[in-house]
Amino acid sequence: MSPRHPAPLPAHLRQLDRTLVMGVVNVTPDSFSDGGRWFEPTAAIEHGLRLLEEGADILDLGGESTRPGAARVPLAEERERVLPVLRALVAAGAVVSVDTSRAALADEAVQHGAAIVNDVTGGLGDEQMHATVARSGAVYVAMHWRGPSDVMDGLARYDDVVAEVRAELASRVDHAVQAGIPRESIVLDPGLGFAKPGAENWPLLAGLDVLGSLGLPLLVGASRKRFLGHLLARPGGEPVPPSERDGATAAVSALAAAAGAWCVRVHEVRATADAVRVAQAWTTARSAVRDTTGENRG
Ligand code: PMM
Repeated sequence: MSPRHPAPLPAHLRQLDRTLVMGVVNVTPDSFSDGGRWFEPTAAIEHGLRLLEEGADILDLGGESTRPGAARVPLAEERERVLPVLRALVAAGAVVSVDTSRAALADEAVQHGAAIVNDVTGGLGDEQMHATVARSGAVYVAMHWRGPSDVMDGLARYDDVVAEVRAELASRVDHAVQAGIPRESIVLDPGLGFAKPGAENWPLLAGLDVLGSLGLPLLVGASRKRFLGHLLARPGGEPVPPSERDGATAAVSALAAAAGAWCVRVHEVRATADAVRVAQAWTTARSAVRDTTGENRG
């Protein structure tokens, strides 16, 4: 299945017939997997440029940690962290996504060249967000979210996680479209790990086609998350640390790409850049085999 690209995406990316790779640049002192490593602007810029060399199609730039339990940073500080790095990466030719739930920063970031607004709250974190993105003309990523990082684990109650996430995302799409964001500019994200601390993440990954039935491109952010640490737990049951979750992350990238995800968001780009190409070759060959056997004709 080829991913459909959102309409305002730059043309050189829209031409690609594979899942895109979004490399994470966290300009934060406290993100769960790489906090502090790229906190200085120069280090963040160098890191972003390295991710591009390694095969990132998009850089996702964030100045506020969303790890479980994290407290908010003031807008002024988020701005100071993000904007200098954004300007440098845009000047270097990168397609940049700004990872923020604040409309004011989203607006400024797009004015400085960000092509995508990645909102982990799907608009629930700032009532101005949807109208602001509508005016900006950017691609909008609406992630499934039930509440802030300091309380989200307590909101992880589901009878049917796939159906509920689908319904809650559909309602965010309605809100975004009413605020003026064109439907073809919207990308949806199941929000792995957000109000989903454990086993709820697997049905969401396995049910990507159910979320895809909303007719919008999907972004998947599994990279180094807790549920992978638990999956790979050591014999005593202790989860492996984030630094040892990249192999599992790349495996998820391949599966998500084979399931038709538009983009995968990862910290370690090289393995995922390979994984999405493997998935592309696999799905192309499978389609050819099915043509030969007549299966594609139903
Ligand atoms: N996860 C994190 C941050 N931003 N954005 C989207 N769209 N999807 C995600 O799954 C997502 C995100 C948390 O990971 P990080 O702290 O390592 O950036």
